[in-house]
Amino acid sequence: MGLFDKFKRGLAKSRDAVFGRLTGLFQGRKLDEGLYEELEEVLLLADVGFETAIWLVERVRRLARETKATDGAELPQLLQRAMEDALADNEADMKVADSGPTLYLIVGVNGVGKTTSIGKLAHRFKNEGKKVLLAAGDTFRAAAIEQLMEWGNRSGCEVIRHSQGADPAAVIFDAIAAARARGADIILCDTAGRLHNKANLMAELSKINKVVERELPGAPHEVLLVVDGTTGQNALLQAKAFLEVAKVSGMIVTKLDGTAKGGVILPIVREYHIPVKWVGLGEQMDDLEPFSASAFAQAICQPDGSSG
Ligand SMILES: Nc1nc2c(ncn2[C@@H]2O[C@H](COP(=O)(O)OP(=O)(O)OP(=O)(O)O)[C@@H](O)[C@H]2O)c(=O)[nH]1
Ligand SMILES: [Mg+2]
Repeated sequence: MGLFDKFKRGLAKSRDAVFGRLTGLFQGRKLDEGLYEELEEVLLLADVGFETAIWLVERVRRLARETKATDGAELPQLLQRAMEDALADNEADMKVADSGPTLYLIVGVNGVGKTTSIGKLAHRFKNEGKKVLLAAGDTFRAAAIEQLMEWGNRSGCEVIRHSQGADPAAVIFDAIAAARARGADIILCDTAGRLHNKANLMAELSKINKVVERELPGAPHEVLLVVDGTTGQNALLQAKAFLEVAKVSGMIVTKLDGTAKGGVILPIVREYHIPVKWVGLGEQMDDLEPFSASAFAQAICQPDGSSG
């Protein structure tokens, strides 16, 4: 299945929330103020957020003027272009080390899909021919280590682990040494989501960072914040808390297959200026895709089976 088809399938519920509601609106109508007002409401219901909804409607207005569009039937196409414009600056590429192993740190509150996303990334990088090591940095609960080991088995990647309660920074220290010894290309570090409060989180992340920066200059190459797409606008609140304590370089938005709130990606990128690097579109190993603005906009704004 190609990227566009995967986005279409994974974003079906979000498409219903935007395109599905739009179809009833624009049939047989002119592009006028009334229609633009209704478009704004549709966007607000799709978790696009107030500021971005206004921005998109303004963009659609301008595009309509520029293309001299007057027919309501052109609305989906115009909205698709406006969404692509909103996401134009998103940088989905992942930073890679100039030499030696590349280290990615995965952070986020509990249950958002950190460990699953690591498993999916491991599978993808392995398929690209890279040697991948997983670091079991969530030492908070024993099940977390076992869960990561299961993903290690499935993807065929070695897991560096200590026992429950161990120091996560020590696990990552060992993972860096192992990566050097084995000539690994990528280290994916899992972290605990249950650190209760900001002070604990800050303490743990700064300890990890200290070790990582000392042992592997230039690392972490990415700090990826995982957020649960089904929480819609709340994902923004989560992001805000983490942005205050971690040097977040990009985001993984998970569980988009299970929600109509995929529109939340727009304010994440446009208002918060955090690049969305990956999206989780299902529970299977190959259901994580690099974020594509054009595939996203098309999946949200075009009917099923249409290739745009
Ligand atoms: N449908 C769907 N489910 C997902 C996706 N990503 C993760 N999940 C599910 O979300 C649940 C939690 O995922 P985990 O990877 O354990 O989350 P975590 O952030 O590591 O959780 P903690 O270790 O408890 O902090 C699991 O049941 C996953 O299968 C996705 O893209 N789509
Ligand atoms: Mg986990």
